[in-house]
Amino acid sequence: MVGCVERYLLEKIESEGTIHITLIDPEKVTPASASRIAEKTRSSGTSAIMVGGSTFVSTAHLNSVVKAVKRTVKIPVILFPNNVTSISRYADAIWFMSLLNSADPYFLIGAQVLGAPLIKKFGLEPIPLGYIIVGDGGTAGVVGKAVPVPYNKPELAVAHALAAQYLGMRFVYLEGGSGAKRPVPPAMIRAVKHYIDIPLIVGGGIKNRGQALAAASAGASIIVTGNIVENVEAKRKVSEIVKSIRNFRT
Ligand code: 1GP
Repeated sequence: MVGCVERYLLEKIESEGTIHITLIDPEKVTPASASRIAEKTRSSGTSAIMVGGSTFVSTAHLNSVVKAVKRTVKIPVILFPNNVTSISRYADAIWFMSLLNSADPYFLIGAQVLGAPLIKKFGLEPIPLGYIIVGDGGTAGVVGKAVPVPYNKPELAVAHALAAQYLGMRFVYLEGGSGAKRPVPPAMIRAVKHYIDIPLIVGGGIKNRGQALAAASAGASIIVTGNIVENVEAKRKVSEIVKSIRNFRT
């Protein structure tokens, strides 16, 4: 069943073209700095706030960060979990994600089984997502025991993305790794987009409007940026990205 956050994202993509989502890593912020990031990026036109990172954070701190963001902005807050400790009752929704190229069943279905009852209990909206780590994989690749898809093997990314769609997942995320030196190549995005019918999310290493524009024109429906929103120039950078990707129909 499609919930209200998912419907909001789909309608935004339909009406505005490619959209931007801000990623806040709870490990790198205080509740106060998370609020500032959320406010700045919201006023620059970001469509939602994702909260999550690849490493260790206490659920208590995560709750404080999510609550602070919720108090500050009205746009949806979507959890981006790396484990069951990343589930906060104060968010609106959660990417219910499976790391499709993990070699460890825990990241394919184990954590999801442990987390599902909590999601139900907290009334969070789960949004099914196939998560694929590409390129050098970064910290997410190490933590998730991924076998990353090399950038020069777009056909393997296509195969993973199609499998996600055929399993009933409603979004696919090509993850280049936070802080990646090179973002996901447009050729890989284009190849995946050509074969799938569900929205494609791209993130990892996108630092400027040129890179965001390249991803949007190759077929990304959602661009996620994390590192640049921690920067003092976040407001300007996100605003430039939002303006440049708007109106790309994917
Ligand atoms: C990481 O794709 C996201 O999960 C965002 O990456 O921090 O490099 O923007 P950056």
